[in-house]
Amino acid sequence: MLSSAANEPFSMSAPTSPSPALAPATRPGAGPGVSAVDHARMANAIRALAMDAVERAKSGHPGMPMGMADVATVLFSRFLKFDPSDPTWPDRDRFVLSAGHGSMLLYALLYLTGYASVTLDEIKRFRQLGSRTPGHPENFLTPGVETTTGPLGQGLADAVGMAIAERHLASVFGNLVDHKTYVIASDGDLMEGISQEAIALAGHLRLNRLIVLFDDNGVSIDGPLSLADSVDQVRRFEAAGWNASRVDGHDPRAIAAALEQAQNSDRPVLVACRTTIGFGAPTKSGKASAHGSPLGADEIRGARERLNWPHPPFEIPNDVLTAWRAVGQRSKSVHAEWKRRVAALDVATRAEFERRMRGDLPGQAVAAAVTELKQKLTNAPQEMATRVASERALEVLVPAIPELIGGSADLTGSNNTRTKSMTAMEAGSYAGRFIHYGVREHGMAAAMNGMALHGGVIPYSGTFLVFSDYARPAIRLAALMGLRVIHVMTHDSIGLGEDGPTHQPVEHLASLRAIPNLLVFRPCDAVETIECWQLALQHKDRPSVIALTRQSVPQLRVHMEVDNRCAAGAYQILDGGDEAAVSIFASGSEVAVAVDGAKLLAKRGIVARVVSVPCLNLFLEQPESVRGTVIGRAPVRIAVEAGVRQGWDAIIGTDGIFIGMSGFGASGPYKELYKHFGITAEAVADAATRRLGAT
Ligand SMILES: Cc1ncc(C[n+]2csc(CCOP(=O)(O)OP(=O)(O)O)c2C)c(N)n1
Ligand SMILES: [Mg+2]
Repeated sequence: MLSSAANEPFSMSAPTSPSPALAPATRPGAGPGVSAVDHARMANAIRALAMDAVERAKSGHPGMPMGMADVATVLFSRFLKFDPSDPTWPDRDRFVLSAGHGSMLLYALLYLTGYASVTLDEIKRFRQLGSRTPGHPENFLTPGVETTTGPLGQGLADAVGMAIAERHLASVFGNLVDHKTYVIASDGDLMEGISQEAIALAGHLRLNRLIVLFDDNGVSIDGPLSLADSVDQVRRFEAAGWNASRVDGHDPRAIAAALEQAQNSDRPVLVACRTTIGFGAPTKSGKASAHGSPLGADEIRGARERLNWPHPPFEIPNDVLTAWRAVGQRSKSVHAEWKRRVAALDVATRAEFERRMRGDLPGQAVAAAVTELKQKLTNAPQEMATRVASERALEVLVPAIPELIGGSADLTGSNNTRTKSMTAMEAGSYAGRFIHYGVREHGMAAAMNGMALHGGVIPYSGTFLVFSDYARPAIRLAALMGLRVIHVMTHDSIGLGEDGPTHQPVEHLASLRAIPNLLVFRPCDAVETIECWQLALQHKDRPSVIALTRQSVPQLRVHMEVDNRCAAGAYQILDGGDEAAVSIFASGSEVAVAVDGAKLLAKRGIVARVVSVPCLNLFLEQPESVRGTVIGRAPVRIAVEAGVRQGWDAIIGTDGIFIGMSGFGASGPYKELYKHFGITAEAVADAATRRLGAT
């Protein structure tokens, strides 16, 4: 296996600071059949590609790849389990470049080890429109890239989720899933707050297959790190339950020894690798000036001399390329062995493993569970909070979908995300399907991204809608990456009452709806809640937020309908016939307000219809004809939502009437708050009546 490859004779060395003799004869120990190319030349191939690609693009970040080239060379040539011919091999080690600005490090590695996605031409097109080598790594563009990074800290937190998914799946499928997750993280990654959430969670869950290589170069954009930071990272990680050590990041033997030791760690591992940013650059190495701009022709010439790399730009000598390509073949036999294990499985286990890894739902089981619950609810309609309805939905979905992994950021009882049968995931015991994420919304959302990226699990979470702000950067990346992560966000309006304006979301629905590709669901009753859950699960390539009430709402859907009426995002829930003078659009708890408003209008002789809008995003994606029919032709249009107006004009027009919030909420019993802020059936009826000039 890999660790035995790492035991092979190994003699490498490299100086710790740039000097004219940076290419001592060393050997990568990359396994049989590899020509004896020294470590320094292999690492210098990465450095050269990075500085040349950045120079050609006239933008980019050469410093980090040049600094971490030695570490990456040791990792890829002796430890990482990967097969460039199959970038989605489920049991590959995951390699996360959290410091996404160092993307050329990753692209160089993908090219050198033989991934089809990154050719030399793609490297020459670094940062160009339509290339597979964008400024920061994008997993959905470039096979071999595990996650999209750039916003510092996210990759590290994603990796925690990958390591969680790995351990959980190992508990289900045994040795089919048995890999490590490696991360390269920079000073910036570790300064970001999300890193604290991530490392605390990883330490707590004792994710011992997670190995972080910290690019400890003491430099960030503004200059020396000492300008802004004086944390002892080793002690910080140790305090969070990690094994942590320091190595010279330009000493391949020391790096290999640390990685060797990490292989059998009982805890997650940090290796702080002391490196020189821009290693090899004559005047810019060690300085912030190497971080994020082309080195310039003179500096590059000097670096070529110092690194003893006389080759023209983008030219990798044959022996070096051959050695790197051999590195790409290292795990072939391990991969073949893994395939044999899969082939030897019984048919049902194999089919289940493959289904999960494809991300296909057990379709019939889900449809049956949804239909059965809808039938129950319509047989005996009842008032309940939609968060309670969501728990009812989960009670049938969790058994039907074994890959669902729930959780909450310390609000389990309020979010109703833990069903009776679920056990908690714990350190050393990863079969549990409920994760106590702690008060770590951001870390939770990013870990969920990592779980979804890993595959084989579908994560859902819980927190209050107002705290989506604390998770937003990770939700945005889920939307960009097209990940199926499902955020249950309860306490979705002033309807939460007494906790007051700090806890009452006002702008959150609008601001979440503004994130492209994210689905924001806000069901109005128990039936819509299960339908929204079904949609969130069916949209394989999109994240969802399901916004739910704390307070009880009446059940408005009382007739059994097998079709998912929420699928188009909006539908007529109260018919007004062709003659309706008023169309009232609402979401969530305000649909009942709208229905009551329509009833009041009826008493006044005014015909109104009501449209429930459980997902404005889906509705606005419908073809014009569908939207036109749902919006209808009533002369007066009103929208009711206990949030800000933004977004609703797409339905009601700028001359439509909006009944909702225009500022922050207040602390008090929720029924009083609705009256206080004028979100009532009377307000709806009065506004419509006034507009019709019929007062
Ligand atoms: C959340 C976030 N904030 C700011 C940035 C902009 N940025 C990119 S790299 C960087 C810091 C660079 O320092 P370090 O992480 O140590 O990387 P190095 O220069 O050592 O490669 C910053 C602030 C970012 N990418 N993400
Ligand atoms: Mg740095």
